[in-house]
Amino acid sequence: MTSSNGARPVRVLHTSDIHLGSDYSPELAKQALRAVVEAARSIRVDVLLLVGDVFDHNRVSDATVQFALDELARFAGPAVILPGNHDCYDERSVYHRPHFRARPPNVHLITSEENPALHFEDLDIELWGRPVVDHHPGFRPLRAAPPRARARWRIVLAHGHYEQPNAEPFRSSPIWPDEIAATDCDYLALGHWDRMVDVSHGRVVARYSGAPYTGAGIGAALLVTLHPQHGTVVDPLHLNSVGQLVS
Ligand SMILES: [Mn+2]
Repeated sequence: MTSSNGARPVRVLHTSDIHLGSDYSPELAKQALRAVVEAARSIRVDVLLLVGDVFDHNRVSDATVQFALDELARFAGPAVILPGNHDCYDERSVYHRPHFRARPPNVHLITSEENPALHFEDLDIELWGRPVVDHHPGFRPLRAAPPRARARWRIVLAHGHYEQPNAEPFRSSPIWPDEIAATDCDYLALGHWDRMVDVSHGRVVARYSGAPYTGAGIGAALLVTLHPQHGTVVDPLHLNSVGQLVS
């Protein structure tokens, strides 16, 4: 896999909006997380991204929190969580539970806007995002996103609502096309919508992964390859309940 210049592709699995602990489909959400983790293991991706609304609300049971952490621990590589609006990073956030203070070492939380928020030197990748603290129209996940700092690869994570260029600005956590085009990154990983959507603008490859259980299988996720020669390549995956590809 190593190319002549020493750089190798970095592979990332992108999911979001699992909504663990929801009244609507608690078992389906658990199966979906399990399937995505299983796929991350079997495909042997480098990084797993969970772009918000991992939990349906901040009052989920401790057992649900522990389930999520136990699942993510089965993936040996970095699992990166950006809080969304359902699991927002306010003072009552699920991410303040003791379980998260004692979380597995491979589970990383983006809870500040430091640049870079996370840097994995062995992969030469940095990940930046702005966690949702208060979901309202004034919160703009990509406003003035800082530029690349030092790594070869840069992924930006954002949880919010994509707006058409001339939309009236009344939706909460809006993401505008010009903000996407101005984001300095190799991939923009989006969450908040329940279906896979390509919202790339300019040179920026930007996708909503959608909720993992709305696709053809129990689990749907995006496989993102950051390739030294071919650039960013995105492949939708549809998984069965044990994380195997079904299409
Ligand atoms: Mn959301």
